[in-house]
Amino acid sequence: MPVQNAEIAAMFDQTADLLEIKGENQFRVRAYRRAARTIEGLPQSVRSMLAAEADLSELPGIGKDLAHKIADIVKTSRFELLESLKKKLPGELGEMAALPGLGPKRIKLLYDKLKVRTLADLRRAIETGRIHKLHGFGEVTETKLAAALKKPMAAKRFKLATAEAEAEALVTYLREGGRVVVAGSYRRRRDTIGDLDVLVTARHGAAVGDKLIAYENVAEVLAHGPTRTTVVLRSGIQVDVRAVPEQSYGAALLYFTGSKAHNIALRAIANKHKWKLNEYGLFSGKRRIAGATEEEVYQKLGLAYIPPEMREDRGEIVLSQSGKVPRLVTVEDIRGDLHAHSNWTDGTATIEEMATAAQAFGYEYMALTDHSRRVSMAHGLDPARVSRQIREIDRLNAKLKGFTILKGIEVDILKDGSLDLPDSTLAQLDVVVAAVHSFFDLPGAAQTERVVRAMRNPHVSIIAHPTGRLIGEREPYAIDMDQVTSAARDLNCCLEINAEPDRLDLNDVHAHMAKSKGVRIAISTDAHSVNAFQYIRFGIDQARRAWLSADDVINTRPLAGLRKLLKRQALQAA
Ligand code: DGT
Ligand code: CA
Ligand code: CA
Repeated sequence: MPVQNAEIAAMFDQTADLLEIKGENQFRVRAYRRAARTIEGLPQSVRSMLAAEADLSELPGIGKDLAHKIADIVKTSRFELLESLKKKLPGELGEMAALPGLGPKRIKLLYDKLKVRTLADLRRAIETGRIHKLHGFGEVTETKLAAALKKPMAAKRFKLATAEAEAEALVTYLREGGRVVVAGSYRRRRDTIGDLDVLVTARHGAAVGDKLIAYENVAEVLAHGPTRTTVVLRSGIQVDVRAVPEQSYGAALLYFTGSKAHNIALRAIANKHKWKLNEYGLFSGKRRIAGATEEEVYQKLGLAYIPPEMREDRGEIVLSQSGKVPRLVTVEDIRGDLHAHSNWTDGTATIEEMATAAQAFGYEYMALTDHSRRVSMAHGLDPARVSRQIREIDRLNAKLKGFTILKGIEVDILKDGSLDLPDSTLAQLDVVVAAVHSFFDLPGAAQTERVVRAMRNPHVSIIAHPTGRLIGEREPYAIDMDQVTSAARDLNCCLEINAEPDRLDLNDVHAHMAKSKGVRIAISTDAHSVNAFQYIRFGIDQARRAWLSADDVINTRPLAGLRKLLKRQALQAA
């Protein structure tokens, strides 16, 4: 069976982990991680690109060597290097990487110092109190590990971007001859997805079920009947396909889109009218009074239409009853990206290539925000290089037509909340994005004060990825987002929704908290390559889940309006 992009990305990620455990060159490790991100984000399958004789080595982060390896993987469904690494590194080192607080570096240490190769070894090492004595481990880590080893493995959830790649391929495959919609948390655009709930219209139901089990990516068929088929795809994602009658389609879509809490709230309204609401329709006695469309059901219940992203029973029903559902922000509202990197630091493209790609994406502006010097792994900029970059941007802006590169920086927030570059440098820039890249383990009060202190510097326009989480990899740091959002309001500083599929940070809840306090939001991709601008849609999804409209988002403004909002110093003086 042909291999999927997500599988290739997973192979590369695992290879990076194992190379790191082995203590291999950091560049090689990072090259595999970067390639994994590139492949994960491709709009089409590598397989079809190869079939069309595309040159994979033109993709960001993929050289000739990796292009060959990918072609090999597509041909053989296996990755030679990964297999040999697995053989050389015995035990369950890969599984250990899934535990909280255990990255490749610590796994290598456990392996080198304590000969820990399996989860059982790890358990024994904890029980005999040997872990916390290792350099780089403490009592806290040991306790966390012990707790994680006791917990049964939580059901795996998938990143929205991963689920999207699977869902789009599947829908394209199933679509011939009928309606096919993915409902559930996927349609609500949650940041992670448990399983895919697919609805098709009944006339095609049995045929679609048959077609599904013949799908090349199916690993296992769990159930196959005339109205419902359940399979597990090779990526591990479970898919439920249900066939529903045409006249119930809207009610079924409403029901299977959820959330469950939203459904329960709707049913309570129906009950007040002595009606019944279920996946077949809205009924008065035996008579179906609505059900063909979602709109019809909402209308009968006295509600304005509620977009799927808002259906979480977080107050949207009351809002809809009073006709106050906001017009949510869309990708089309966005006029530019305010967080992007070039090959001056850890991006893969030149400033000009990034600007050209942003313009081709339909944007009017892009803030170039490379790293500052403290982020040395990324060759962060010192004041002298910032000055050179400013001159380069002036040169490019003189050349570009209908597009502006804003001079920016992603300045590192140091441990005490001071910034990695002097005010005299920051003052020369249009956009200062500030972010934490170190000391993720500070206690909550210190971490919160650190970020608030950064916001007190009036040169800072935006705090980037404010909680630092990496979905499925790193928990948010201990930071009090209620305090951070209040400080952002008081200090008139913006917060970012980072649209990078691994981050989605602010998340929906925090972005809503910010909005409700009147804090303005920037939705940015943190692009490290020309292909990454497209990720903006995932940031928009989370913004919509947070009820944001275009007005709440600064990069929906034309350039002049944006410049005003970025000038905090001027605003505060006024
Ligand atoms: P997930 O898959 O964990 O990311 O989340 P969902 O929301 O997709 O949940 P899932 O797949 O268990 O069910 C899909 C939808 O079906 C859910 O959003 C609402 C509906 N649903 C499932 N179970 C119930 C239930 O017991 N009562 C009601 N009212 N609706 C349910
Ligand atoms: Ca689901
Ligand atoms: Ca489901």
